[in-house]
Amino acid sequence: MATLQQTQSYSAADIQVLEGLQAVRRRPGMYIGSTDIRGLHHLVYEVVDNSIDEALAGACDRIEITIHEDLSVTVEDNGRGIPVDLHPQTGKSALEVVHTILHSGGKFGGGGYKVASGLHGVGVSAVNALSEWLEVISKRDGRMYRQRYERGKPVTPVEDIGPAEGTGTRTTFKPDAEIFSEIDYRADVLLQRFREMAFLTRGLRIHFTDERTGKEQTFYFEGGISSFVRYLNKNRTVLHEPIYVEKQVNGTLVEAVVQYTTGYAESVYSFANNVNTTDGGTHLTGLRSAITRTLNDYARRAGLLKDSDENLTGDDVREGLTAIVSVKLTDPQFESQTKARLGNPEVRGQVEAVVSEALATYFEEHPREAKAIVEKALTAARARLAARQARELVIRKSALESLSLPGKLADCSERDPARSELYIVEGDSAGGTAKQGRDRRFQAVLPLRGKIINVEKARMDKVLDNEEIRALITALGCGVGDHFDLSKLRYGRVILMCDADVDGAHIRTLLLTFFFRYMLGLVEQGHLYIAQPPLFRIETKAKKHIYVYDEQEQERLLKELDGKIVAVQRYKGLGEMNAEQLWETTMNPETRTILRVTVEDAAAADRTFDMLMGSAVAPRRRFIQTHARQVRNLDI
Ligand code: 0RA
Repeated sequence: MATLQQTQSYSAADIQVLEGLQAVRRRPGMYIGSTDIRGLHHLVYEVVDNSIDEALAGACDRIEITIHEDLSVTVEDNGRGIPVDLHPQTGKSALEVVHTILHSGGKFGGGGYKVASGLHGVGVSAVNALSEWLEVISKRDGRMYRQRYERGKPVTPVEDIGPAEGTGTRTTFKPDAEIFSEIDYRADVLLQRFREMAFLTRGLRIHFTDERTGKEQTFYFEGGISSFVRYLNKNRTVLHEPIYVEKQVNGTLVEAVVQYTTGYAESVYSFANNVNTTDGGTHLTGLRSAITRTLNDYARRAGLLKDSDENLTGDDVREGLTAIVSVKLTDPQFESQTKARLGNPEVRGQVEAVVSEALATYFEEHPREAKAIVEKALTAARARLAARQARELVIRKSALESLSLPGKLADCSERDPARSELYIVEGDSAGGTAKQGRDRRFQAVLPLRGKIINVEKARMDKVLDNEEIRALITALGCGVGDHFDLSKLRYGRVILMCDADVDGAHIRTLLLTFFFRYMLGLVEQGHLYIAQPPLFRIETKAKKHIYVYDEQEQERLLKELDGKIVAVQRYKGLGEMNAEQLWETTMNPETRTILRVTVEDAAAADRTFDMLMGSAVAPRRRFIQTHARQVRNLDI
């Protein structure tokens, strides 16, 4: 067999290489974030991103991802194949260099837009370092080349293993069990991202096979992000067909799509080089100003806004808006702590110009649709004014009410906020148990009746009118909105305790949204928490009771204790525990876990809220259940 590697001797460069990959193995978290399931998924994304880059370069239109039964993963594309020619400085093939030298991937690509420069971008060498083994095959120039590595070290030279049809790259890797706490991919999580990638790369076909379950799925969207918007709106009533534009300006490829629905929710997503910029940035700002400006211009010219009327605000034009902006540029600057915000200043004007022109043209050519959109925004403007008045009234009223505490509050004897806690409990029966179970010296309990979830389709400002929420505002003592004063907060820890079911998750989203919009300071200063009641209780033959807090732990224990178990009880609601059990598992500071809510968590709930209120029942249920699982994984 021919080999491309010229020397087997151990050079200084070799040693440096190994040290680089050793560093990845010593501190994997620094490179892939964590060694739990998220880190594991990160490996898959990293390899897939390289193929996506090939697709963005227009050199590949097919990617196949397979999870094998032995938990290795294969990613195969029909791109140009990774070059195998010798790298002048190291005397090694390019293929080996990208797999063994950190951050070397980008240096060979040359030009093109790169996904990898976004959130991931540690390179396939990091994946290699964290894999028990990795095998890559590159098909180029009619030949097939292969190299194998173990824990990052080459164990074969780059070998020519025979003729090839076509070109492409196939990588198979097995994550190292010495590094990852558990090797258990979640197909639904991976699929979500592959779907997004297929939406964002028009014409790309992504095929996923999970050999553990036999499930297969293909994503291919001829309409690109227009298909994305249709997908987001599939359970909503729309006012018109998606308005789509794609245009290249000074090296930036701008793609945007806008579609209004009859609902209230705003679903706007922004991407830069296929990275979901959850903190927005200049491209999102450009999109928003284009929409606001063009709608106002049109409304004035069509006489729908009178000279004496105020302009429509950004909030008005975003009600019922579903939109996506996706830009591709050679040098994206990602800012903010999470690197999820696009910073390039020139992009704002580029997006604004492209989108404004497309919208203006659409409005001219579709006056009926344009009028429907403007009228929707005008209704939002009127509702906004009415809501503001109603809200101010409620806020003033609750300021007065705060003089007397609500009747259903079981207060604690401690008066120092730094040493006291308020448990907000869903339902009267669980509220009763919590009142019995608590330590009344420092723990107060406020039961909220399940009724508050019946605010479906309501807007958040109606929630302020709700009796239960008013009791909550009064109990906390710190006021809301413009009257918020953290120094008046009566409890240092405010703990939400909801059932581990769909309704519980719903209530939690509503409360988090409420805190996010009206008591942000309380969240920012870390006063808000989520209680973690157990999901199961296992009773063993030895008469031991074990409380289990998540599904994975449950599975592990069932295996470990096989044959020693007498009973397994699943707790669906807090009401199924007696006072003593509730104290021991969920309220006793010595034994409980509580999760501190971050501003990001509350903001995510806020985004979820509109979706929950707006969309049809079936997808809503599914969403809440997925979301409920994620809340368990909140970081403290
Ligand atoms: C370097 C240069 C070229 C392609 C690639 C790397 C490449 C990398 C990966 C990773 C996964 N799939 C890939 N496909 C291609 C360009 C080579 C040329 O110009 O022919």
